[in-house]
Amino acid sequence: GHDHGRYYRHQAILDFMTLVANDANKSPNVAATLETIGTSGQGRSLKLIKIFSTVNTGTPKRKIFIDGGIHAREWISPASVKYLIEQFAYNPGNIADIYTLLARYEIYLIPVMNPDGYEFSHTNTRMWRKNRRTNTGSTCIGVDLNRNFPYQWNPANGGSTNPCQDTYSGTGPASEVETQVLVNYLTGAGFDAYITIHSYGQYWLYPWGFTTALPADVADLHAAGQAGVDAIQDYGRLRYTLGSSTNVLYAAAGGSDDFAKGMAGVKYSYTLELRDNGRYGFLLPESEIIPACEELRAGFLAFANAMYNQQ
Ligand code: 0X9
Ligand code: ZN
Repeated sequence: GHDHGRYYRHQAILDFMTLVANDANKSPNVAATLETIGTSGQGRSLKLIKIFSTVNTGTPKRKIFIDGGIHAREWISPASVKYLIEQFAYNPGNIADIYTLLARYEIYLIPVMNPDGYEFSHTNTRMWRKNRRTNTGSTCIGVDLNRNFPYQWNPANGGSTNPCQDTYSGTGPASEVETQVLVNYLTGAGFDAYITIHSYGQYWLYPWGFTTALPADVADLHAAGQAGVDAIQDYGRLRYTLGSSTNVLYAAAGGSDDFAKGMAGVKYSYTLELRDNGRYGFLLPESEIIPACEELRAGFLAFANAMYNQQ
């Protein structure tokens, strides 16, 4: 079987998604569909799974989008999105909140948004962050996808115009194919929530990342996020810091969270920075994968419940 306590290569993650979709469609109450929403610069599939209940509740389902692996070296991110896929599709622990979640929401998950960088971090440079595009006029490789989104794109604001930097923003807004794929998928799709999983630092962040100013509906985002961080603390005593990206972390324009809220019209947009607090940083040991995933599950389910009750 599949061991969630290990880190997997990209192809193995895609294979797991296929397996889950087949299993879900044999089970009575849940279904899943697979979709390749695009292709990375080096030709890898950007594969999405939609998990939804087949029980007719009489009301149209709302929609939540979750992605991982925008940054190559943050291996806990694809691992945790993969874990959520398993939990939602099989609900192995018979968790009541998962049935409730699926009665209300269709969940769209893509574990690896930057597969070229992810693979490179396995095969060559463990601390790789960006994608693997070649930059014209430079020998340095890659663009930071989380500086490349087209809402308030600005390399001078927490990014870089230098292709040799880890936070290189690219030649222009959405210059990267992986960015374009996400932009096209989210635009006009009517998602209620967008959650992008990163590491590390244990933060639950909401927009904006380009300014210290706050969105007009910040009280709603903060309250729903508070339910998430409280549930994480209740689950395993870990503390997450909740706040706007610029105010509790740093300013960085061109993030996917700001795009989701500012341009794609997604009200509840968050970046989650998972474990740890810096002891291992990006090199989170495999022994911490399942604890990190379980507390994410607890936090996410509490958040989704709080968000639903606000609407
Ligand atoms: O800097 C980032 O892209 C994120 N932190 S990470 O260590 N995973 O690289 C934080 C992004 C927060 N959101 C925005 N600045 N929009
Ligand atoms: Zn990141």
